[in-house]
Amino acid sequence: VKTIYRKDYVAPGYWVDTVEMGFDLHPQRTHVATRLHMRRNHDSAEKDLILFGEDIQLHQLRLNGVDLKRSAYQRNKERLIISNAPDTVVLEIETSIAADKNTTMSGLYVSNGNFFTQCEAEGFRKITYFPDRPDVMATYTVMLRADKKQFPVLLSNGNLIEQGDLGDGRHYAKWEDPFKKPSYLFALVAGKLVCQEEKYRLKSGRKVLLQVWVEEGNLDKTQHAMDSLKNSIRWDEERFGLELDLDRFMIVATSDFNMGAMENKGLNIFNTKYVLANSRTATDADYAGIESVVGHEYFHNWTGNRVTCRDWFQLSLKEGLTVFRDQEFSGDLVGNATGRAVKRIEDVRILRQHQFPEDAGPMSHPVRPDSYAEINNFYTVTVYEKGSEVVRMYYTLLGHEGFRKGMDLYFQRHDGQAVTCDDFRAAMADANGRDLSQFERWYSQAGTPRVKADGEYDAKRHVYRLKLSQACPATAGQDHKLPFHIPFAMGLLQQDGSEFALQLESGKAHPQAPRSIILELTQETQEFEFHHIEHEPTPSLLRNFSAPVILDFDYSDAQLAHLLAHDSDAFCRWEAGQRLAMRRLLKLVKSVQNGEALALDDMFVEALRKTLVDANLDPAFRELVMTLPSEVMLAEEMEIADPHSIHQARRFVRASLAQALKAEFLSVYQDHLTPGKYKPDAVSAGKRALKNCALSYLLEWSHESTYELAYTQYFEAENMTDKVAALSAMLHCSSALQPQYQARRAEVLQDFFDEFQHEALVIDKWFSLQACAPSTDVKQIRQLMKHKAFSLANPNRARSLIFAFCNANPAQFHAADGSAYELWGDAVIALNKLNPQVAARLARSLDRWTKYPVAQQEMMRAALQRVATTKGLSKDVAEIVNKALA
Ligand code: HT7
Ligand code: ZN
Repeated sequence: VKTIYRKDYVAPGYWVDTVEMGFDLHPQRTHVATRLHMRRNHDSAEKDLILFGEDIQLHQLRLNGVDLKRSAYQRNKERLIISNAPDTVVLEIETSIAADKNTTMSGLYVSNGNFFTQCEAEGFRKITYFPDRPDVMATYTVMLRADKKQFPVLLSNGNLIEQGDLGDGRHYAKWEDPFKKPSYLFALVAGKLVCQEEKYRLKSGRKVLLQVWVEEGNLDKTQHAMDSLKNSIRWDEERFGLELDLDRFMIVATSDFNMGAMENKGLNIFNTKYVLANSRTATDADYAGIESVVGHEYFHNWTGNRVTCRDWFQLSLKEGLTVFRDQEFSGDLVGNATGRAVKRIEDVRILRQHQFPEDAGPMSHPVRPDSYAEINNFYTVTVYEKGSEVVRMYYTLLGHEGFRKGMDLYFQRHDGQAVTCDDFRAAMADANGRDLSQFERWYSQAGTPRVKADGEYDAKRHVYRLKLSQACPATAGQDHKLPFHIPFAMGLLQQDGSEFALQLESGKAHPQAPRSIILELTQETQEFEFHHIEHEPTPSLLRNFSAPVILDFDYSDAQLAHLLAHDSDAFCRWEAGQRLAMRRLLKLVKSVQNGEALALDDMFVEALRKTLVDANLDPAFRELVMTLPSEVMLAEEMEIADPHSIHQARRFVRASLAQALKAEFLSVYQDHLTPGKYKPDAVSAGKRALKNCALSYLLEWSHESTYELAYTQYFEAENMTDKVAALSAMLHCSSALQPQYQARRAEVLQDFFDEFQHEALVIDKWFSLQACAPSTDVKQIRQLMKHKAFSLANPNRARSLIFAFCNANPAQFHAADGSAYELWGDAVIALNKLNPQVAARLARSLDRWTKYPVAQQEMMRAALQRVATTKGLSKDVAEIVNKALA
């Protein structure tokens, strides 16, 4: 498989100024006529005119009005090269595509009888020959022609400038996008769709048309997406002074989509999962997901579309920045400090659960990768979530105003351009008169840095000395790392839980000094002295998770309990609880392995009890504290992961807490019922989260009455959040398999299926719940794969069953006989033929295979090798398995 390197970037030999396209849409054979106005780029070392094309039929090629003979150009499976072309070129290309046979969901494809496109990253080349690279920006005019009955709606980017009848049952629509864009932002949609629409008034007074398009029957599920879109428009105006530049903005939902959504200019295409919601079918998490993805795609209009990436190595320029913007958007929408903190903790959890393992595994890569074989494999948690943390560090270092100045300068300098991560960093530095050269290492060095903190209290001098040291483990191709520029937020807690004033210089005491500060760690080791510290403090470190690092500090249990009870920084408060839990869980795993008796100490139970019943704390925050570190996180903490012992240890802690706190859980459950009309806002969702957390604990305490509670909640629930929570508790609790509950379990599962069989997104939940249940083994997964509602070809369905099992049910996935690895291999191989992008995602479930005991490793290696040697392997899957085996 050929590797592409960042260092080999060469500017394109030709620019494209305008693109005119005509589509004759037929599912079996769509005819595409393209006219490109091109001009030589005299600054480029590339002298040829290079076009990319894949899986398309070429019918005609005309250069400046003259048909090009076959000998006038070179063509292989990927490229078409014209040498010695003149400086100014009008190129006319005729191609055709079998969209109905396209199962890859990249390029032009058919879903449920409707046409959709997906052009990021390199899908446009499956539609026509084109210099399909993000630094070639052009304006597009697009004519769509199709059968009027079958495809009554014809959409593309920009503004509708003409439409009409063609006779013989066909009609047309002509669209013009006035903004220059790269080809990956091209889109068309054609089919039987209906929309919710609204005229919306921008701050400037200009009116815009907003539309959410869905299949018929789904108009009762579009309101939240529309509300989220309006909130996004307002937020970007207020927070960043960025206005919607088009007169029309459309969102279209499809149930066949490889990712979450796509930010095509003026015509965002979404996975139905991130559009459709009503209280009957969607959970609080679904509502929150819709808000953040609608926001994310909308924010791309400026960070991604108006200013785009020079090449795909710069992907985090748009993705890291846009994730940061959507995280801030959701945090701001909650509207209070605790709500913001809850959102921050949730985001950090995702980073630790997914990105930290990626950074420690065979796919570890810098936020700005240096090479790739298949760019689709680099839409990763590192590029997105760690990329967002990198942007957040500018925000932390420069402050609210400073960051805004940097953003303003970035748009002032680069509107309409395709640029690099260095350009963004330069804008941040220049707007603030700061030297951010060392900050570049966050883009170029892979791996998760570790920061070791050591504190020493000098009771005589009333000085607290904090020593910070950083180190970053070696990663593929990067043996030695240089120190990072790390913003390190911290505070010092007094015995009564209040905070000391933080004074780094000696001399007179300044009681007005700040209680929370940001230290800048730029060397391998640095020391900081805090003066006028009257007694030994409890350090509150890495507040708000101010940098994507692992913090090592030798906290005592008492210090952690103190932080959990008092820290004003909600992140550190939550973190203290997680550390207490992690410490115990890891010890218990050892006890399970050694066949020792298990026990949980009162101190821990008491610390959690206090949080659980503290009515002054936000319910959403209490739920986060009561949620133990996941099995995946525990595995990452171990030298050799042991999923079965981890599962037992975690189960034991949950059952012990349930036993010790059953009265508290019961009253929390009863106090947080949210009767009345369902509202998805953060406060109501937080109450439901705490209530359902209590319910899940109550079911760990194996007793008829608690099982009954879940059973009743299931049947009485008036919203999907409560229904799914009850079902989940019944399937996932330790008593789930006891014979007396078997019938009820089967009954609710059947009831759920019967009620929602026509709601695809709910049936995805039905598969997922079973896939993640601790009692579901490989055999049952194979059975579920034969279910009439299962289809491997639909990415959402494949994710709901197979991905969920392989990634979120570690104790069963790592069954001792290796049978689940075989299932994984079968599914990757089958998906490879249908949809290489999705296959490659699944292939990553074995990334951490070297972390397991030798016997398991051998079986995983064999499974990886079976896939690696499969005939006709896509470069997507080949890159993943070859890296895993390297
Ligand atoms: N920018 C979008 C990326 C995307 C994508 C990439 C590869 C293959 C299919 C895809 N669908 C969407 C999504 C986003 O980050 O907003
Ligand atoms: Zn994005």
